[in-house]
Amino acid sequence: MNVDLKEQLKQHSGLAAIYDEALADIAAAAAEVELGAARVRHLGRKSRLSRLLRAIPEMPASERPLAGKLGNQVRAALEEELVVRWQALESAELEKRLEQERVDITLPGEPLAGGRMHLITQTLWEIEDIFTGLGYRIAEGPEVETDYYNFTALNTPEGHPARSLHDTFFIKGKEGVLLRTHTSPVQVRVMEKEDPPVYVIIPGRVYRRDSDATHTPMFHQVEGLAVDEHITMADLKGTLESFAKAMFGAERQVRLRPHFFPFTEPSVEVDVSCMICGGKGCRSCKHSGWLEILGAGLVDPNVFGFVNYNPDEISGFAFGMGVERIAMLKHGVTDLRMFYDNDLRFIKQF
Ligand code: 2U9
Repeated sequence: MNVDLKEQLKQHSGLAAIYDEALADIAAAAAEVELGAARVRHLGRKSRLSRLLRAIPEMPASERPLAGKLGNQVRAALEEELVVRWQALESAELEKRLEQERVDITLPGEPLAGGRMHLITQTLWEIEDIFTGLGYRIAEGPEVETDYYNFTALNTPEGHPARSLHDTFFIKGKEGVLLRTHTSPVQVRVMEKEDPPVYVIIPGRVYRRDSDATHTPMFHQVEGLAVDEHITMADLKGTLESFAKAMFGAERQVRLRPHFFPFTEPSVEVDVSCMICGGKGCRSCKHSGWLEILGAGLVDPNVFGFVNYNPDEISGFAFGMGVERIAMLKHGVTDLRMFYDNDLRFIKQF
């Protein structure tokens, strides 16, 4: 409140009343909206003060100077009072909010549910780590393939019995287009583009028309290919032994059994000594002490013919494994379908 003005207003009772009433209203405003209303009431166009100031020209000349001077001083003083009150209300409101919205930073945080990679992804990464550690590069290629890359270039011509071994998903209306049944077409594509030496592994999804306890229509493979001068079965066995030990434990041994694949000659199936009984024989290894983990062989010279590699100058080995099978053996998973049921009780265990 302006004490000087108060003193002067003793000369004008009308303005003194206006000033006192307005001051009381401003002081009583408990929130910014109420203060806004007080402003309209006491300083707005229809307020007593505004009407008084507008009426000055009609006053007797002797009253005009005092009414004009004091009226304007009252207006200025009230404007100032409004600002002061508005600032006080604003800081009070802020104080209140700070008090109400106080955060106790010493409370423990909300725990985040820990996510993880699917066991198949983890296994894929583990296999990739082992082979990149041995100097292999990772290559990838299309899942929708042509007949040529999936079969023909892999020494499996039309009418070859091996074609019926793979129950293939063909793309409707697209002659010779299919979902790849193995990742081998990628090796062919790599060899078409690059000269030896080649050391690659190819991880990826493959598709076969199979569905039961031990087959899903989509599964994952990692295949490998090494082409260089003087590659032999000994290199293949050493490489797979390193892999088996890194994956299943340093005590593991591998053995090769003769087999047939159209794209390798000779071909082998590869067993690892049973990690459950240590090779003594148990239910898991059907009392043989061995578990089959992959297929492999030396690349058939005919396959090199398709990519213009000279089999008199170079040789190579290739192998292929099912990632689901590797994960099942390593983690004791008994039903392949569990990988794709998406039951969190299963998925969360790994
Ligand atoms: C080229 C030449 C040779 C890839 C090979 C296997 C043996 C094999 C199976 C294991 C389980 C498929 O996932 S599975 O069902 N694979 O036994 N794969 S040799 O041989 C190749 C590949 C590419 C150019």
